[in-house]
Amino acid sequence: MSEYQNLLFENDNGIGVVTINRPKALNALNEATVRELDKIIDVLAQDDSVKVVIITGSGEKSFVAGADIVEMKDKDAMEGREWGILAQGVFNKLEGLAKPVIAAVNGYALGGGNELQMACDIRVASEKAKFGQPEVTLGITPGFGGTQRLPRLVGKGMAKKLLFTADMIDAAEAYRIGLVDQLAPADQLMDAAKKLAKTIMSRGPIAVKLCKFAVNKGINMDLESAIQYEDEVWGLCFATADQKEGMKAFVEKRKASFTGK
Ligand code: DAK
Repeated sequence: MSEYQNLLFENDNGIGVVTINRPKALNALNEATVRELDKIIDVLAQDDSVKVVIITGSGEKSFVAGADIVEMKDKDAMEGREWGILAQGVFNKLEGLAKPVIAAVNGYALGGGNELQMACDIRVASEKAKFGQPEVTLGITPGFGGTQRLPRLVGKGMAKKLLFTADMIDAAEAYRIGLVDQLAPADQLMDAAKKLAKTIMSRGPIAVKLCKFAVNKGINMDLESAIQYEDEVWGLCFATADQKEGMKAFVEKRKASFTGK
């Protein structure tokens, strides 16, 4: 029996596919699911056989339809705060995972679902996916990073429009405003996400990891400090066998064979 009640996991030749699996509740995130996510992120961090992670939702209708409203509705202030701290910690951990994480958004990405996909590195969405932050319809603010990651992705004005109105947008609009990075027909979503994963896996793994850190850290720094950080990261590459191999392969007009060392 799987050690996870609400997640499915498959390692497809180095691509770790995590599927949120509560289809009856449109994959809404209850506390148990968030705790399982916490656990699997730790496992993925340690598992060298997983090179790239894909997160998706089970079924055709929904990626994640938000936090579980049924479970959340009777929380008091302290319980709500603890729930927020738990989930924020998990989303931050996912964002900081030292491997690329692709969201394959197969349907509704609402509230905590949109916040989950925003905590991933790259977002590939089904043309049938729908996005929104409906929290203000429930009398709450987003609490899993939505008020912070959304403006960083789509700009302040567009973020406020989505947050204040709670309007749902379709995949084409999400792509237009930069909320997702790639679209695919619904039946080709996983193929598209895996193709992207394979391309990333063919590149220098340390360089990819350092790019992730440089973007994530730099975006929250002033430009001068961020460029300085980029210098440090760039210099570090020259301590790796991958840099030697990448440049040697170029000179020898062959494909590089990276070891991640
Ligand atoms: N939670 C629990 N159950 C949900 C759910 C959710 N978020 N979304 C859907 N379901 C359940 C429905 O209750 C229904 O269950 P049954 O009635 O069959 O038992 C089943 O999934 C199918 O849903 P529908 O019958 O509603 O399906 P429709 O096709 O008619 O509609 C829909 C699909 C996605 C438009 C609709 O289900 C919907 O509007 N869902 C709610 C979307 C939503 O408002 N999501 C945002 C949740 S709020 C914080 C903690 C958390 C948060 C913020 C702060 N802190 C502690 C700081 C985050 C909040 C949110 O994410």
